Amino acid sequence: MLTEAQIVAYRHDGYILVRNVLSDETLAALRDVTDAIAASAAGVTEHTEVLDLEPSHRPDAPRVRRIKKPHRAHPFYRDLAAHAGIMAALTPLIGANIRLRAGGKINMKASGYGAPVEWHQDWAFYPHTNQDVLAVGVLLDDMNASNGPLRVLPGSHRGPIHDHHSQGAFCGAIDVARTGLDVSNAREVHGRAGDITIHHVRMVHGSALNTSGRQRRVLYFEYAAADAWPLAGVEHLADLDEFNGRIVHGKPTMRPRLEDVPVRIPLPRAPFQGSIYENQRTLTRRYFEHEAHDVTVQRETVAGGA
Ligand SMILES: O=C(O)CCC(=O)C(=O)O
Repeated sequence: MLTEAQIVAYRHDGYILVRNVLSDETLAALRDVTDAIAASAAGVTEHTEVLDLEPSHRPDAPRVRRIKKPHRAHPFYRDLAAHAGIMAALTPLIGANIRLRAGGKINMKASGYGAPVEWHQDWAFYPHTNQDVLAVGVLLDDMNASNGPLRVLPGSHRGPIHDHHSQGAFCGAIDVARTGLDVSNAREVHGRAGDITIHHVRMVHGSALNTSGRQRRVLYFEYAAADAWPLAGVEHLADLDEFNGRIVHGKPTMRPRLEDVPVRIPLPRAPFQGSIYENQRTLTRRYFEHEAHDVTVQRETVAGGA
């Protein structure tokens, strides 16, 4: 359960860290499943439905940047998405009826080259009818100043939705220099393996290249209140059973709740699809240092992830 102080901090700052949510056994199982999926990148030549690869990946020297949509990659993650400790933390924040979003990911942030994520707001990728939407980061490793921790701009979830476009299309990143966004007050979120972070869907956040000798894997589950329905086709709703099948707590509803919230539509679609890393390739001025690389091009048809 969250303390009153944590609930107040989430509302005010837009993020919190919750300690020791996973047991040692669950954390060990999470690492085992994740290691096995990452190992499947050996011999792979390009991004797949599950694996997003670092630009420097080679089939004989595999480098996984992200495991995409973990809840579809292995039943362990689908079960973990409904973990009682996570549900207990989310209920005071977005209510008791909770849907897992179709996206989600494990950002692998490998030691030495794990990719940065440019500043962005998840809401720019997936606006909903109301903003009871958030992301939970399950820490597979200790996360501190050295290994590319999540960085957040406290209070930015109460501010504007920033421009995430570049060169006439969505790019899933904020050009800090052009927009004048002040990131000097950004905070690093530090925690231990088994802790979770929770950040509001409008929170500005990002993270740097991991140049340390320690990996920093974070599993992000994205959740919405059941009455927050996705806008602008950011999720395909043709299959209502699948949509409602992602209710992880409480009940679904056919009555979306509409809130007066600022929205920018993530269209035209980013020229590079498949992951936020690909989307952000068309950001003109990058904020974070990136690994030097030859890039590979991937185009996909499914939108709506962050
Ligand atoms: O892993 C991180 O540090 C940031 C992740 C993130 O914001 C994203 O992948 O959308």
